[in-house]
Amino acid sequence: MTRSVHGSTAIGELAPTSTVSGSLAEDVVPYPAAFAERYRAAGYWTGQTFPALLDRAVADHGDRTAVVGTGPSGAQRWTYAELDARARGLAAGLAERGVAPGDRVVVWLPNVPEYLETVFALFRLGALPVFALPAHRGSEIRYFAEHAEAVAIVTVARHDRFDHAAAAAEVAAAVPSVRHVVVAGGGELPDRAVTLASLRRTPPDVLPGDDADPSSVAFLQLSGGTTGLPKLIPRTHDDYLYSVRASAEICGLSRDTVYLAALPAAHNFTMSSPGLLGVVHAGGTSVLAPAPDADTCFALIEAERVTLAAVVPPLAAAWVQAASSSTRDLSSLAMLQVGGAKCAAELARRIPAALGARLQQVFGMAEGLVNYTRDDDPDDVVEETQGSPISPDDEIRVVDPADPDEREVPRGEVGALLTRGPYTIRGYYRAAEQNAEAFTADGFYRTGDLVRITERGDIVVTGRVKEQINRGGEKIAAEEVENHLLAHPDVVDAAIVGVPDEFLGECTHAYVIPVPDRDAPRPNALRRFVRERGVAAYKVPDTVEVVDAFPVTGVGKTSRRALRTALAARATSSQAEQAEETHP
Ligand code: OOB
Repeated sequence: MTRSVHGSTAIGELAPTSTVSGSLAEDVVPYPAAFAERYRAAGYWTGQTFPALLDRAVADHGDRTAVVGTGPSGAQRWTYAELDARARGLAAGLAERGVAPGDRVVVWLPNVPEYLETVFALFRLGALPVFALPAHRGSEIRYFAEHAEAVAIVTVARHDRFDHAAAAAEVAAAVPSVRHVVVAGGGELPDRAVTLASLRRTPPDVLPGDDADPSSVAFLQLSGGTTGLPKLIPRTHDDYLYSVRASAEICGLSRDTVYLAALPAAHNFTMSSPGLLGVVHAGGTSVLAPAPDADTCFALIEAERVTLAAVVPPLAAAWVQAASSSTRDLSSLAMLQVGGAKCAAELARRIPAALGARLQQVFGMAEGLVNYTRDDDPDDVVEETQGSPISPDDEIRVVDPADPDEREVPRGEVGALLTRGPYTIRGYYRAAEQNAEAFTADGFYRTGDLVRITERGDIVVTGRVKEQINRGGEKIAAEEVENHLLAHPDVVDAAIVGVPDEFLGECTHAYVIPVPDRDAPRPNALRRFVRERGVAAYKVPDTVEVVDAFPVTGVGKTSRRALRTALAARATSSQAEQAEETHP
């Protein structure tokens, strides 16, 4: 792998040949040939590519509305033909700047129509989007750019009171491979940045991505992460588009579907379950919500006659709450998908009456496997389970997490979920060491989730074995946040644990051991310290507690489990005390 040696060079100064090169093949664990053959023979892998997906939508539905949303330049409504023309124009401009097939480009955009334009431009070019979330901040973007050796970052100017363009320019200055910062929208731009509009060129008829190899990697998605830094997930055209088409079918998408993207567009749920790409496959319309709150989304549901929306459980709860006093007409909404974290059965039961929509539970992961409850499932299955896999060839093993040989537990008992199948990766991108832990020798992905399988064959998620906190669908690796706390000069040790939370399901509590004989840092100062290191706000510990020591395990490691148990016991006893106070 050769690295670009050009550091902070101004845009356009570089010859197009200086892009980072290197074969992706050496960074990616391929599907073994026998499996690839099987998935092709079964008709899952059809050889379709992302450019071909859009070609078909343009041919079949060119004049129909593809996307509705509000971007930096105001309200937009593009047909499939218009979306494609924009994507081609941008692809041509990026090519002129030297962005080449195989190059990685960090896409750091909120829910604006330019998101789809950018993603399809990169596909047309054969360049690989690296999907960042709008909530990410400089330290995460820098890591993605470095790890993927990205050549460009595409972002917006200000969003959510944060200057993305300035932060992207800082990353570009620090990461040698990053030669371009492209900003959707205008306003004052940092040095080295150009607007997306200024890049548009008259495209040639054929762009390099148009004959992409369908078995090659199309983009890099982010993992929630369990260790220090999030991992990148390489997904191929073949595997991903299979999951998209099959999801669209399971969810009954058609050209009449109007999908509301309430969660970040770059998240796997919003993108492909069946999400924005499922809508392109079906020729329907995607409505991009600038924010997920009920006011914003209910107004869009009414105005655009939205038929399908996808949310995380805390959002579903907020919508249910808001619906009782809302005057908006939500009658078009036929189905609400809930996923990303466990949906309590209580909430599940309230959704249909409150929103006038059927519920679908979605249990998925960016690494692959996605499960849905089906339209014809009995109510109790939809309310109490997380559904069943997309594919007949999704292999599921539920194993004893304490057994080094990972033997399966009897059907119906709780165990750790392992999976392998036609759209589940065989390894993370450039991560040989982590792959040895996350995958079995025969290629099963260790999801880290604890599940049981019902008699009918549906999956119920009961907990997890991985060191990850699920804060209302947003995933937090304890170790990543601990490392930020450890960077504080007054901190000797830190441990992050998840605490049950009524609204979010779980929130984060940081235990911190201060440097002895110095004034202990104040909890709020530590929270600010983490935020100012440039991490997504959802990773900043919700509460911080300074302690003298941590409980340790038999081998002397910090026992997060003991910390969790202590915290849960305290929460229970304080709830009991509160109950006594209110009902003496
Ligand atoms: C989705 O993807 P990720 O990669 O952000 O997170 C995956 C993890 C799962 O391993 C599981 O721990 C948790 O999120 N999860 C759920 C769940 N859906 C996801 N836990 C309980 N119940 C559910 N319904 O979150 C994702 C990807 C595609 C579609 C939907 C969600």
